[in-house]
Formats: sequence, structure tokens, C-alpha cells
Amino acid sequence: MTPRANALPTDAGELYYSYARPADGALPSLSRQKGLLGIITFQTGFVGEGDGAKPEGILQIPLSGRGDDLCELWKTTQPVLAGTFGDITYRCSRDFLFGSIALAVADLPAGNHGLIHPPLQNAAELAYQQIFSLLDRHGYPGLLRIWNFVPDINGVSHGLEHYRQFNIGRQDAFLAHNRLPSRQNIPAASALGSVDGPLVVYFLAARRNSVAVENPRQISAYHYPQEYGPSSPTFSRAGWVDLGQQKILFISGTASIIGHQTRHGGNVAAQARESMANIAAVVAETNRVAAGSPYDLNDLSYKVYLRQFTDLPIVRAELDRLVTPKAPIFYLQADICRADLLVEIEATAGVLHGGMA
Ligand code: 3EB
Repeated sequence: MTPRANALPTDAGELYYSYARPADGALPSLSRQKGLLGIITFQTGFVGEGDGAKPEGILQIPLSGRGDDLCELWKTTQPVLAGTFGDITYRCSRDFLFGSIALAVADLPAGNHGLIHPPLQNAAELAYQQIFSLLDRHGYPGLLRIWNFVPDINGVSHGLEHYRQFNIGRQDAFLAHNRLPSRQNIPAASALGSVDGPLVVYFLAARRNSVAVENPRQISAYHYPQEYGPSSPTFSRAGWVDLGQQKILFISGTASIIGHQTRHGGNVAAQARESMANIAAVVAETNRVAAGSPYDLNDLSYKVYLRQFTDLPIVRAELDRLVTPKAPIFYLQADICRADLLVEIEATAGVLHGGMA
């Protein structure tokens, strides 16, 4: 598979991404911008509107609220249409589809044989089934990037950790939609814990798939051994896509894992350094497999998830030594999918910055 085979027409609409703290009351007008694909906030109590109503087009992720109170915004240069499909809300341009789904997590019976599936397994399978059906129906098969927020991710019910339940349902949906035979169909992803509430997933898709990139320092997550759960996590370490004018790299949530094992338990500074070493390895691997100008750690924008937000000064000091002060870094508080991980870092390159105006 050559990266070139994934090139889109050179007039593909450009993709913009930014983080900002909108002025009080500005969110509703932001949500009416031309070309808006999506706005995400990471606060539990929704602020910005007097009557408490949530402006249309804004996805609220129920985190603890201890992180930066920034919004994340995605937009494109082409006209956008809004729609719904099952439980999914989406906006799409000719080239991109940005969607989100929030599913209540309930003890429902599922499966064809009267089996009771654990609730996060159910919710994950339903969410991913709907996402794949939408992408197939509307012809955006390339799932470029996906973010998963699992309520109480390290909690246990039905004898199984919620993240492990989630992994079973997610993998089953990939299999049901025939997306697992090819490793190129596995998206870059992040998986974090939210405070109690629905399973929330948001994603960016395109007409063509990205090229999946793995990390030579880590076993591919889809090959993790059973000690991390009955079904392995279905995500790639990164995805690279040539959109003509833009060559975009989405680096998955990256943690202090070597091989398949957590390193530096209890030491958040060392975990941050190891996570950055893993990101550097993914960047080097992308530069090896992808044609074109090489990516550099200083050209990425970052999102950092801290299990304990009080670790912020320590982690910030580590990152400030490793990347230029100009690199945008967005810090959030969230639980991480393994109980011994204290930090997860994701990164993006090649997306134009701006559009929050
Ligand atoms: C890891 O490397 C850390 O399950 O979608 C990072 C990014 C992690 C995505 C996912 C999990 C996921 O295993 C955890």
C-alpha cells in the first residue's frame, strides 16, 4: 500500500482546527459559523447561555471540569450540511464528515442468543455499528480519527473493567462491518474516562482512508495479549492522510507503554517523557513511510490528559523542555484507560490553525 494511493483531489476542502476559550456568550454564534464541522467542550456544567440551553452543534464531553476550559473547533472551507442518523449528529462537507454520538449506558439484553452483555460492551458495539453504517451509507469510508469517552473507564461491572467491556463491543462492530481484515481500516484514536454519564464518541471521516502507522517501540494495540482484556483495543498508533494541499497526521492517544507494558508506574514525569518518546517514534515512523516533507515534534499541536490535574506543573515542565513554546498544548483532566497510567498525550499535524474568530 503506497501513501500516494490515498491522495484526494487537490481541491479537497481544507481542514481547520483550533482550541480557544470563547468569550462569554460567544458559543452560539461560533456554532453558526460557515463551514463549521463541530465544536467540543470538556466541561460538566454547561456555561455560556443564560437559559441553560445547549447551542446546536456543540458537543459537551462530561469531564471533571478541572482542565483548561477551552473549546476544540473543527471547520472546513466548503459548505456544510447538518444531519442526524440514528443517535448520531453530524455535519458534512463534500470531503469530510464530523459526527458524534452519546449513548446512555444501560443494562440491556443484547446478542442473538439471549446473552446479557455488559453495558459498556453494548453501548460501544451500538455506537460503532451506527458510525460504520452512516459512513458506508454516505460514502465517507475513511475514519481518520476517533475519540472515545467511556464513563468511569476504570470502574468494574459484571466482573469486567468498563474499558475492557468497551473493547469487546468496539472490536465486534469492526468485525461485523468487515473492517478488520485490513489493518488500514483501523483509525487513530484516544480513549479516556468521563465522569458518569453516557458513552460519548466523536469522529472525523473522509472520502478516502488514511494510512495507518504503528510504533516500533510498541506492540500494535490490536495485538495486545489477553492480560489486558478478552478483546484487544482496535486502534492504530497514527493515521496519515494526503489531502492534496494538506498532509495531515493524527497521532493517537499515546502513553508510557513499551511493548505492551506500562512503564514508570507512579512517576508522572517519567511517564510524560516516555509518552513523548513514543510520539517521537511515531513521527519518525511516519516520516519513513510517508512521502513528502517530514513532520517534526515542534510542528504538532497536543492534547494532554492528566489523571490527576495537580500533576500539571510537572508534566508541563517536561513538555516545555521537549517542544517549542509555540506548540499549542491543551491540558485536560481525565482518567486513562489503564489504572496505572497517569498521562496520555495525543497530537495532530498538518491541520490549519484558526477559525475560532
Ligand atoms: C495504549 O497505548 C494507551 O483504546 O482507543 C490510547 C489511545 C489508548 C487509544 C483506545 C487506548 C486507545 O494502549 C491507551
